Amino acid sequence: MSDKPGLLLVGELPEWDVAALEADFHVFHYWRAADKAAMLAEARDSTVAIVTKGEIGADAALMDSLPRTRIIACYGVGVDAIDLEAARARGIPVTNTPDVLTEEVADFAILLMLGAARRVRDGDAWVRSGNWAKQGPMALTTRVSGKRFGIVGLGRIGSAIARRAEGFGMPVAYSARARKDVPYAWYPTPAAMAPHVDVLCVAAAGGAATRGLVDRAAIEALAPGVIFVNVSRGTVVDEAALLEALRQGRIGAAGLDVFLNEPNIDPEFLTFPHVLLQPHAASGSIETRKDMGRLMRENVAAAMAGRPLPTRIA
Ligand code: 8YV
Repeated sequence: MSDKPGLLLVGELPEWDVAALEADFHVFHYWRAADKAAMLAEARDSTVAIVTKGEIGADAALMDSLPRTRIIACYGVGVDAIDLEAARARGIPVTNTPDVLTEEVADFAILLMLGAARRVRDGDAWVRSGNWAKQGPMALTTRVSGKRFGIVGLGRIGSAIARRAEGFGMPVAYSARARKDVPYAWYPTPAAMAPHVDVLCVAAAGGAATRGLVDRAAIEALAPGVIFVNVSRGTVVDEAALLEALRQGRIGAAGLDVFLNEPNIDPEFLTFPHVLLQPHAASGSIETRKDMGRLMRENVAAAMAGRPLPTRIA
């Protein structure tokens, strides 16, 4: 048995983070353990840190399995999948990786908007299949520049997306509980904003407070032909209503990075040619993931040294 303290790695991380963690910890690779209960039993007495990911989180049972845990460090900004109440009750601080991924996720939201509107998948397939040479130009697509852009959630990521939309000459509206000091049109709910935008982009943080925020009423109120983008969490959208609108052709195109039940998403999404699908990859550039890993590890190191945690969220 290693004399290093134990660290439970809940989800897979890039090898550079694993190598850095292994320098200081005995890392239990929970995500690849065939017998998870056996691993927790083995890790119980030595483990002082849990490292998890935004989309996986950590529940109360996991915390109870590792009673010496001094930090839950999330590799990701969203901590909606972590039971924060349970962590608080057990005195375990929780950290995340804000800011370092903001611009990356905003870039990706724009990519999804443009890729969906301009049918970039179809264009690529048109070239690869030889249809370009055989049949001539592909079908025409939809303009983005200058159209009305609506953002659900004007936090750090939502604001970065809105700034980019401004660069496309798009008048920006946002839905948020409270009006903010910004030169954008405010709506109190996604449903109120929906009829007034040509692109609706979901960027609100996940969690109980935003579950189903983009509800059936919002989806039914969308302008026909709208471009729908989601880079936040599947839980923020009424997915059944979204699927219905896609099925009925009420949505012009969609760019989706997040879903319910990732990675085993509703297979109906795969049937829509006008939906651009991505595997929860918005923050997934090497540069940003390196920054996220570094910040996650700084939090772990601070917890071990008894220093203030750089980005404590709870
Ligand atoms: C990551 C995320 O994909 O930051 C978040 O909340 O969901 C993403 O940036 C994830 O945490 C890394 O797996």
